[in-house]
Amino acid sequence: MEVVTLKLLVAGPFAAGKTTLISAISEIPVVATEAEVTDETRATKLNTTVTMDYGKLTVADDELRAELLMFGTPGQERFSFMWDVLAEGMDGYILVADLSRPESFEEARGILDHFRAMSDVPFVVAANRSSGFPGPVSKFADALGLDPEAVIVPCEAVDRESAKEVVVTMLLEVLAHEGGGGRMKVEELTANGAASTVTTSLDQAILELRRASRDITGVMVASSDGLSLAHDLPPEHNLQTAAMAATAVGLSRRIVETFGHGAFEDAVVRGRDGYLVVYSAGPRGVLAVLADGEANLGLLHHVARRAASRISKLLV
Ligand SMILES: Nc1nc2c(ncn2[C@@H]2O[C@H](COP(=O)(O)OP(=O)(O)OP(=O)(O)O)[C@@H](O)[C@H]2O)c(=O)[nH]1
Ligand SMILES: [Mg+2]
Repeated sequence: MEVVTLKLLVAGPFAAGKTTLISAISEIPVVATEAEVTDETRATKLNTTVTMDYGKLTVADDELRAELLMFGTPGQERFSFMWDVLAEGMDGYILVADLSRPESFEEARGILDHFRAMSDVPFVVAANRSSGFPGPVSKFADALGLDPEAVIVPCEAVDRESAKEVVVTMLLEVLAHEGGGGRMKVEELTANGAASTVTTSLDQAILELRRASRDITGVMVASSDGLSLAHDLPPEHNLQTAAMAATAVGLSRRIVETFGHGAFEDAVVRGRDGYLVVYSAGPRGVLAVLADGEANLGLLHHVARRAASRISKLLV
């Protein structure tokens, strides 16, 4: 059986139903970053996504098992810098629009134009709340400037089966796309395709890093588009860490660029009882290190940066 892992972006205007769609179908607890709305858009809803949503759905038949990793964007324009961070390496994108709010169509069109200009991967339009829409879908398609061959899937994002139909349609579009069919991420990241050798070397690098500091409680190496490549995390953490680490590095890169702070080095997330520190491992990789709250951060940086440098050479 062929196994593919696909990264799908779920984009669209504020309150279109992106978080709702991912939450309806994810088989893992959704990584949601909802915050209370404090401006006039509060009349529409009380919470909004400020960084990302992340969920996963596996679909399978006799020949293919597809793991669909769904990255949801924040809809509000002030978070638009996150769109490109989350879109890195996407295989396709779903543009969610709410048919019951025609006033959001222009915004939806702008978002669609943004991604069409950025990438030629396939997309599907999820026409949410379609059951309550009075007009023909062609009116909606015109408002979004869609070509006649664009794929529109009427849906109700709150309904699991309906939401699933959207992502399965997206999967079929990706598989039909030239060069589609998904990819084995580790193989794609290695120049010579020697995936098993690279996996062994990544595991070795993780092992050596663990040996170098007793403060380290877990390590993950991910691709910069948020897919796990190797880790020694407990099962309850390995599902979301790659997506969170890649997003943290992507966002941190934006921040250092914005303020002219030079090349990105690391981002330290400290809680009272522990650290998660993310490092860049070259342009294609990310190293995430979990450590005890009492850890010596200077030593941690020293050993982790050495490991990140070694890992970056493996991910050519
Ligand atoms: N009845 C109904 N309500 C829906 C449906 N889809 C979404 N909603 C509601 O519409 C609102 C959409 O909210 P979200 O899913 O948070 O929207 P979002 O696109 O993630 O919004 P931002 O992240 O803030 O940009 C919520 O109040 C949902 O409950 C649907 O199919 N039917
Ligand atoms: Mg949301």
